[in-house]
Amino acid sequence: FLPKALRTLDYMAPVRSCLLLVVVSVWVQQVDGVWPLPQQLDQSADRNSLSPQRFSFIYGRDSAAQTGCSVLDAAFKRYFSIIFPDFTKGSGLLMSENKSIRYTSVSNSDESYNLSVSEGQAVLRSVTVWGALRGLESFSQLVYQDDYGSYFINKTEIVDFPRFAFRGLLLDTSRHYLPLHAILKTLDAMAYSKFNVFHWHIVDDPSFPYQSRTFPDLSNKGAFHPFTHVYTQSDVMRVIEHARMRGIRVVPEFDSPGHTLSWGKGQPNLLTPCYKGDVPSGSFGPVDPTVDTTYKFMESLLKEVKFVFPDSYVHLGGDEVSFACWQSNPNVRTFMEKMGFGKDFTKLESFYMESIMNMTAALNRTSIVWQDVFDYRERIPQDTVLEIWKGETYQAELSRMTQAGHRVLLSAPWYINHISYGQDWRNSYAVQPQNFSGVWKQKKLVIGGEVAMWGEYVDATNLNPRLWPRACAAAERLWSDEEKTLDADLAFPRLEKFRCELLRRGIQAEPLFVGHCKHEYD
Ligand code: CP6
Repeated sequence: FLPKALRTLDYMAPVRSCLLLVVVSVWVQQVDGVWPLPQQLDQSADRNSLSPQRFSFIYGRDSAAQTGCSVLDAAFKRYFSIIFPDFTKGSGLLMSENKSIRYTSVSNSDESYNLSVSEGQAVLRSVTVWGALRGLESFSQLVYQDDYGSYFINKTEIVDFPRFAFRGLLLDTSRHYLPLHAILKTLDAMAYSKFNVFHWHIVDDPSFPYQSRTFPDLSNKGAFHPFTHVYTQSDVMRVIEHARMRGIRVVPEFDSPGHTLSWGKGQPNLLTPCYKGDVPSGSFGPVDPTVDTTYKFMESLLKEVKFVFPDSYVHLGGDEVSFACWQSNPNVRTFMEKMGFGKDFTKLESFYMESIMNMTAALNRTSIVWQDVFDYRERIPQDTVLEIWKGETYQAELSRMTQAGHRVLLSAPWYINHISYGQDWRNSYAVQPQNFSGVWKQKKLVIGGEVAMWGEYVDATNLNPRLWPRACAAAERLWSDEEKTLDADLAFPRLEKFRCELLRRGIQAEPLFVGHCKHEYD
């Protein structure tokens, strides 16, 4: 880390090199940091050297978690090779008391942790294994190397917990198929930024890559290719397990009644036939909400989803339903009359969504739906989580939804599939999710947010550079204290350092601006 100008003075008088050391340590101090910023971070200039040969992670004697805890055993291995990429664990030196990080866990579902790094050892305390994972990540970001390759960590005290419980990232695997390795790598990078939800927008109009056990024709006929462009049951299990090991939950989205064109290929009579005058035009619209078979199908599909995806949330979509096809279809019009909906097709969509939200509740799962569902009907099951995606009006929407007592997720300001020239991460960073008119009780209903990577123009070739480090801005907004992270200029050098760290870990994160990293991507 020696700046070039200082390095050329190195051979000069001893007095001056002493002075240099001070300057250098201050300089190192400045660029040091953790992303996202911990709630409390006290670092001293005292540095301890770390020897890879003598370093080990061990469970504290009084820790509830001990060897055999699969999540932490695996995390210890991962973080050892992240911190010391040039070393594999020496077998004979496993339990040296010195230079070790000890982990103590008490008991179940928060992500807080305390980390105390002192001479010879660091102690990590958390209530859950998930908190321990967050603490290990912070610990790994504190370690640095000097120009000779020696490892150091400064004396540090961290008290940390997330500002929001739900910190998600959406990947869209329907517009383009993302190979399994691309999803797994994204999960790795998510954990580096302390994201904790993978929102898998797995199917949509263009393709149905989810290989269903109950309805194999959905992917046989609706995927881009029935064998190469599908997620098998074992692929899905690998994603869920990879995520779990990193403290990330997987929330699947089966978006309906709109965005379902690909479903129609393998499930006849599911979609509404559109009409031209008195005859079917041959094209199809949203799911047909007027027939029993639709609800039987959705119930079977949701039962399977419950079986395959263990998370308590299921995303049901409900966005962007085009009413033109429904309107063209005489059966739908008759149904509207019979139900007393008049000409108001939002009532028809609400009728459909209400029915599948009730199915979901009966399966003991909590629904998440896009904001459209609320916009059409304000009375929906109280525990339904609403997700805001429309850009212009999100503050007013936050007010209304929380006024109605709903928990809310914010995605509107974080569409990172949209790109522009320059440092657009600053816009993501400036978002204030609780800055809307409402009382404290309403503000607390904002449970978090999601970065969305819609896939029209994204596949495995450009996913990583488009995601990273731009998603990191939202990650910090969702984790860290707002007051301590108001200034993007202050965050910039820390984000640059973190971006270099992502490169070192093999993530193709794009540059933020002019500059270089010690370890460039190769
Ligand atoms: N696909 C689906 C999309 C979008 C939505 N749903 C979308 C549309 C416009 C914008 C962002 C996202 N591509 N299924 C809306 C949630 Cl700006």
